[in-house]
Amino acid sequence: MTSVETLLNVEAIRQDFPVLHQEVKPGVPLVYLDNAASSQKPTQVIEAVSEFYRKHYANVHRGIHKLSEESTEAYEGARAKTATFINAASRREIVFTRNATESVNLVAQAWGRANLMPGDVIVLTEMEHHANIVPWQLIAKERGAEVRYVPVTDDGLLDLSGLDTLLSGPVKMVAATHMSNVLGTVNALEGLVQAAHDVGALVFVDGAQSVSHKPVDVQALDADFLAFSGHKMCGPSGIGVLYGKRELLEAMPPFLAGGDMIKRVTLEGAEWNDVPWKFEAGTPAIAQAVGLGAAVDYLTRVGMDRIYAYEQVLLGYALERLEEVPGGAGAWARPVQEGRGGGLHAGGMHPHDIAELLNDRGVAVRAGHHCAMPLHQRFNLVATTRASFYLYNTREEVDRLIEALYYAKSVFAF
Ligand code: 7TS
Repeated sequence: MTSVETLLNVEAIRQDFPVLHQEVKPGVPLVYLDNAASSQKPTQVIEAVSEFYRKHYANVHRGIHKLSEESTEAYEGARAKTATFINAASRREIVFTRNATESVNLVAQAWGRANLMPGDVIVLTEMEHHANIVPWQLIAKERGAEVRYVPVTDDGLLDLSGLDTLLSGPVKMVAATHMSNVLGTVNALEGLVQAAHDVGALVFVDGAQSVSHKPVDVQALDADFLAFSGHKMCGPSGIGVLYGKRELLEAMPPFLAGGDMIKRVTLEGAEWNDVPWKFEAGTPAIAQAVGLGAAVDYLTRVGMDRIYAYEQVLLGYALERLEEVPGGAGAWARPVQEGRGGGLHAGGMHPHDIAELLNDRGVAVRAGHHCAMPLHQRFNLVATTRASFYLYNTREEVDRLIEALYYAKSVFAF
């Protein structure tokens, strides 16, 4: 195993996360391995939000008083930081939403209503979170469009062998996840993006899992849209991001309507504000955006490349140790590709039972279908138990997970 200490100073990082230092019951320290659902927050983010409320809070884009100016500066500053974080060409390409889910709905509704015609095609993958399936199904139904799916191989990879057929006809949108929240598979989307663009389709990338774990460069990826959530990347909940190429955002009608998204309103109609504000109706999640900006600063200081490399080493160690647990690792607990992200599963007994017994030992994991029912159906599974890592997890915590699995095994004799 590569010396993890050369990649990240994890002990110092752990000191930044107050919530990690607690016992779930006397003598049983918390091991937080539910990071794919939501990450914990460092003091730097908590303090940035607190400081903002204490000293600078007011509504944005409205007043000319001092606090409103400071608040607007902080909110727009967070937008600029977010743009730099994913290498967007301009901060005007960053729309603040509530979460990745809202970002998908925004494009599905606003772009879809204006652009989809009966018979048009939307291509998704079997690997998607429901957030990147259901909004497309809804708009497809409304517009009479067809939804097709890129299949998943037995190894948990996208099966692109039938891509030519999938991309034949009036394909208008290809929406795919960058990193699976169930398998951890990292999809090298470059080929898919190129193929989609070659047939004139746009590409929507679900970056809800990738942006928090690896460096993402929207220009290199040539994504037309990319969605992610603040809460999975050390930021507050209630703030999400939609990246969109500026000309596409400009051509799209608004999603929600009301204050802030207009330039002028008469009794007959309204003139839209410039992007991105055209898509930010009403008072936004101001402090949450400031918190997201602080999270971006934090992750940037640590280094996304280091975080990704560290998690790969940690995952490799976890997969190696899981091999030891007879019947405990299940078919999915093995690396399916080099760039696989930080999630794994334990099969063999009911996932909720495993999660409950792990909780007895302080280990927080998630059990269920993880909002990816079609993917579970693909593998004839109803549910799985998922342990997912982040920058503050350690080898010792992997050991705790393994010990807890042995404990669960002893209880259920699976
Ligand atoms: N896309 C992917 C790939 C996700 O993993 C999630 C959330 C979403 C979209 C939606 O993000 P939200 O912030 O809008 O909710 N995934 C999970 C999960 O795996 N467990 O809880 C939430």
